[in-house]
Amino acid sequence: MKINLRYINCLVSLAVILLWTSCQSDEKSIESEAKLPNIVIIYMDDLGYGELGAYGATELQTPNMDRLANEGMKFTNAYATSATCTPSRYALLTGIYPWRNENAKVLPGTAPLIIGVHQMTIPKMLKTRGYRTGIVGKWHLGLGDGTVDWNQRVSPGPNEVGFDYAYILAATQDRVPTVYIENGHVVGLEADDPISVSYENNFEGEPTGKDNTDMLKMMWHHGHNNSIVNGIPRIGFMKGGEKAKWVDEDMADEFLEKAQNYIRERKNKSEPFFLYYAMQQPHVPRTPHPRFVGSSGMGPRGDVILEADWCIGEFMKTLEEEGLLENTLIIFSSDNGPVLNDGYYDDAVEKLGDHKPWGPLRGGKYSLFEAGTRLPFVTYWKGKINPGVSDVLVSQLDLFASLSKLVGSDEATKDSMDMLAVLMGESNEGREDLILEATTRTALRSGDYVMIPPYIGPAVNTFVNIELGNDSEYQLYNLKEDIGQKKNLAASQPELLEKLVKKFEELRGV
Ligand code: NG6
Ligand code: CA
Repeated sequence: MKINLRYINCLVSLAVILLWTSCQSDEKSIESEAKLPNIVIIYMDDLGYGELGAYGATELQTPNMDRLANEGMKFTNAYATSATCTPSRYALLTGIYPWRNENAKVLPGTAPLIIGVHQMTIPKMLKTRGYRTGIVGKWHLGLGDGTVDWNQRVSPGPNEVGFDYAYILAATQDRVPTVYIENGHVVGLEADDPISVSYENNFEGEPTGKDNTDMLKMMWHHGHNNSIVNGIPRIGFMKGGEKAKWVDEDMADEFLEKAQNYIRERKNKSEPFFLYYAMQQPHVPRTPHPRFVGSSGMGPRGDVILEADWCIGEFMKTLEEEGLLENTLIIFSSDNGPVLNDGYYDDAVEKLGDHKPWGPLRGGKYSLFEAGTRLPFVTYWKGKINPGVSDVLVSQLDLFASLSKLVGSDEATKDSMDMLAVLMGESNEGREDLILEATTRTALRSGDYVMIPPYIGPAVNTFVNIELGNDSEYQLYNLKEDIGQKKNLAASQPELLEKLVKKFEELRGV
């Protein structure tokens, strides 16, 4: 009996000790989870290298973007993977070069999802470490698996590739369907007014921009002459969903509010969050809220940049009010370089004045020259990242591996490189090489040089008035000495050229 009692006593003590240690380790893991920082990616659409005061703009005032750049690390040699949207966004989220996926090109609003539902993504990786994940803004990575019925839940989409919460526009502001989609459901859709969308044929009786210019409040210049929504002619045809259609001028406020709510209304405040705030400015059609009309003196393009800057300021205030600034890493960048006339007459060219959206760089959106892919890129983390400027070569492709490292995940991808120390301003060891892409053509950035292989095609896209980088000869530029790519060194440096061509072919696997 005695022995039994002692034995039971012993067991009880052991259980108490075990319980105590397990509580301790639970507490520890909760504590270390709680220390994981929130992560916000603010991603602009078509914002160029030279648009921010912090990157040399003198004609536009962007105090909130400048604050991020001046109080964080400002990168001067940072790239999107592509000179258009879909491929850059694909690479940003998956850490895979877009030219490995033949579907990663500018998509119509009806295109199927191009990220595999089993593919690893930044939000999926972060979820393995206990993050809540959200996207607010532009998606443009396809929806559904072939045919989409916009009147049912639209899937697969962002929710199926890692986002707990999604409030998106499907493709671009100039493409139908012109509705917001929240977690797969078209917002405000009424059962007796279903939506139909086609990129091939118009719906009977529906006016088009091509034939009804008198109905337009914004005139198309090239393309953009299909269905008319809110007086703006779009790409693609759409019928129905009247109550669900967005008001273009309210879009900035709408996305801002959703982004703010995502942060304010977190149920579990100790859970770290990831927010991909994918803003729509200054992509066409440029539709500033009336508060911003005329604010830049540059017409709608300048006005929407100021509107976006204001949104970022408001968003930062929300982080501050929620006491999150010291525990949130903010990454700011853009998906591709700038364009003035991208298909509408909106005074972007006429009212530009001395502003240089591309800064000192050559080319723009769609271009293999620098302005296509070299973009403003800033990392900001109050109290953790010291203000500074970095000339290190980095790519948005590297966010996957760098964030994986930051949160202690083992996930890695074939193309993404861990640049966490660089992003934190603690290292100058950047990339040696990077493949650049513009509408399926690729080039090699290596060290200070860029090598562009010969491509058949027009030198200039005359619609948008941008030099594309096509030439019948190899091009080789020393970007350190010649940032504007004026002097082709291919003929004078044949050995270097040969070396870079070889490296390019190795990396591209051609
Ligand atoms: C182009 C559109 C352009 C823009 C672009 C996508 C025409 C003539 N031009 O096809 O206006 O929508 O696609 O831009 O239709 S991106 O930033 O999403 O890549
Ligand atoms: Ca874009």
